[in-house]
Amino acid sequence: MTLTPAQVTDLARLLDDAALAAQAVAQPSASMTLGLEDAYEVQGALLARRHDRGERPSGVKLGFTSRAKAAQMGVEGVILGRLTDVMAVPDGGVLDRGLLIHPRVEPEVAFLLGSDLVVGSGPDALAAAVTAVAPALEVIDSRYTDFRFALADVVADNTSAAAYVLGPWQDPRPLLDLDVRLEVDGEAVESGSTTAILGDPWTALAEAAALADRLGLHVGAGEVLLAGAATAAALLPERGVVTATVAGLGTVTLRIAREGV
Ligand code: OOG
Ligand code: MG
Repeated sequence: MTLTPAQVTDLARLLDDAALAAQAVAQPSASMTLGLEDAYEVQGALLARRHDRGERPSGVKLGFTSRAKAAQMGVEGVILGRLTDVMAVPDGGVLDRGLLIHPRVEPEVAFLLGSDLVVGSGPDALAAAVTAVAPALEVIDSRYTDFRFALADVVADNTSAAAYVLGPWQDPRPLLDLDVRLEVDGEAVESGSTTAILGDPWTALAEAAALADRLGLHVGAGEVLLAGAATAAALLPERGVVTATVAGLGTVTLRIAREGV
C-alpha cells in the first residue's frame, strides 16, 4: 500500500460523486502512484459508501477476460468489480441514459451461485456451485474523462460497473464456442464467440474465486458472476433497444430512454 487511509477515502468519494452527478473526473494515476492493491482498497471504500446508502451486494464481475476488451482499452490483466442490487435492470426493462456519462454496453455470460465460491476447490467443485447460466448485458460507464484509464484507475472505479441485465436462467451447460451477437434496434453492432471469454467462460469461476480470495471477499449463494465481455464494448445508444443473444442460451433485452425528455 502506498496510499494513506485519507487518500483512499478521498478517492472513493471522488468516484462516488462522479457517478452520482454523471460528471467525469481525471484519472488518479495521472497525478499519483496508484498500485493495484491501493486500487482495490479504493474500490472497497467506494462500495462501502454504496452499501451505506442501502444498496445490497448482488455479485461480482470480471473485466478484461477477452482479448477484444483488453485490446480495445489498451490494458492487460483480469480484474474484479462488485455488483449491487441497484445496478440490476430486469430483462426488457428501461435504463435512464440521463444518469450516465458516456456508457457502453457489452454482451456477457452470467452464472448464478447456489453456494460459496471457494478458492482451490477444483474446477468440478466450482462448477457444482453454479445453479444456472444466462446471457447477460453489462453497461459500463467509466467515471474517467474520455473513458481512458490505466488498470489501477479502472479497478478503483469498480471496473466501470454501471448496470447489468440478466436473461432467462438456464440449466448449467457447456459454454464453449457459442455465437454471441450484440444488436441495437435489430442491427448487429458486435459479434463473437463465448470462447473469447478466457477460452471457456467456465474458467471465470476459478478466476473470480482466486481474486475474491485475494481481496478477502465472500461471494456466496444467490449471487451472480458476470464472466466478462465476449466482444469489444459498443456505444450505448441515446434511445432504443439493445439485445445480446448467445446461441443455445437465449436473448436478453435492455431498453434505453431519457427520462423526462
Ligand atoms: C472496464 C470493464 C471491463 C469487461 O467485461 O471486460 C469489463 C472497462 O472496459 O471500462 O467489464
Ligand atoms: Mg463487462
